[in-house]
Amino acid sequence: MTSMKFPKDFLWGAATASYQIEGAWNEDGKGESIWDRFTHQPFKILNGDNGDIACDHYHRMPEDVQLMKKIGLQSYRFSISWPRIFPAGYGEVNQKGVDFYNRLVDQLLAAGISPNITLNHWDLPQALQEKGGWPNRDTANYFTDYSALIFKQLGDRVDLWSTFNEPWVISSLGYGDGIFAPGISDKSQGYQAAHHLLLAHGNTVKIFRDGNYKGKIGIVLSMTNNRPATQSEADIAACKRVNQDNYGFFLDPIYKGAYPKDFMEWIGPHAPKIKPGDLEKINQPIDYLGVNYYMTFEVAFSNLGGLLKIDMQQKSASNWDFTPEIGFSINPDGLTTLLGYIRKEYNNPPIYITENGCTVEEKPNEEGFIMDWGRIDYIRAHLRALHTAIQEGSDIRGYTVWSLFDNFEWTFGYKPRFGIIRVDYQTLERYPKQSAFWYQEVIKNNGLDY
Ligand code: GCO
Repeated sequence: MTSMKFPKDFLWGAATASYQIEGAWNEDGKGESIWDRFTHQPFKILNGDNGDIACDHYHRMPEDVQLMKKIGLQSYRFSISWPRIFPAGYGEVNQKGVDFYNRLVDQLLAAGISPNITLNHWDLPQALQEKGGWPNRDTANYFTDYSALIFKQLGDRVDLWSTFNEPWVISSLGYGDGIFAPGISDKSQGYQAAHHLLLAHGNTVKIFRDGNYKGKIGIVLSMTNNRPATQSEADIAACKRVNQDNYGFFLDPIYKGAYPKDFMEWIGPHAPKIKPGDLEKINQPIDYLGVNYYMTFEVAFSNLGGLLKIDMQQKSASNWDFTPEIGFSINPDGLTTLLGYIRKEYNNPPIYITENGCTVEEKPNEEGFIMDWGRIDYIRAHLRALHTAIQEGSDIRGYTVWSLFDNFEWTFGYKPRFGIIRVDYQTLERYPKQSAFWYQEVIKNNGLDY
């Protein structure tokens, strides 16, 4: 008997991203991306790792789709590499790149798996970075042209689209703090990048509507659950600033047509330049919000805490540790809290959990098999938290595990392993872990015992 059932038509999937799995970084006409450039510089990535080969998915795609089918995935969330389609960011199309994604979509459909496409998961063409990257307003137009081409090519066969994965990570970590590609550390460029990402998002949604494509379109945000360290006014206000920076800055313009006013005042001269009509363009109805949930923070006011004057500490729930190799806090109930916040703040929008997952201590046996019970415990607890949110009234349409495979984990390189399928980076062989078989049962039953 299954005690925890999910709604009818609930969509179960797993996710990846182009730069993290494809490899073939300079093959078949692909252009350089900012992540190629960034990882090829010394000291940016743990162990000097890069995505040149990654999981070699570009060459092993048919085998990978068959694995997804065996696991019983209903949906596969992946991203398209913009420089594989437009090596220079715009202009001439690289047909071999288009062909790759055409084959991928066809093979997914033949396997009974619904494609869920993210138009950009951070890998901006380097050629556009040379022109200023996201802080340059033109990039938003190039993105819209790129999206238009993809819709024309694939729009007849795809059910779910998202414009961007985690625009906050692009703008804040890529341009504001410089710890991610393109490695620029300038708060003004960060917020300007965020505004242009939103503009690109809005314009893309509009051309999607104008084209009458069959699928649904939304945006995917990284959303941590944040709570004030104490009930002091200063800590409560600091926590609010983190929420505004991390999600209000994106969701307020999208859902409410305005940036959070007090936040814009706080960042003062770093606030982006906005042209008349921009907010109307951003404020397009979207079909769903994609939520990537991993962790919970406690936020305190700190005079030394940078522009936002914050001090953030990861907080695991009392019965959970931190994840190994990458040190994420674990707090399943934080997901329920976060979803409650979105429900109230944004009028209960339809939501897909587009990412959730963890690293665990894992050691393959001689056959390459891994009993990753810790990952199963983690996902089970988060599914329970999700189920609670549904009972509380949140409109949750699906759940997506991060990740289908072990893959290139950005500045942490290949050390943290997030997959339900192990990748042996020497041989590039794939080995489904115990969690893959467990997830197969969850999907089959549209739920689980708890
Ligand atoms: C993100 C990305 C993924 C990561 C995952 C694990 O949220 O950072 O969407 O690319 O790999 O989140 O950190």
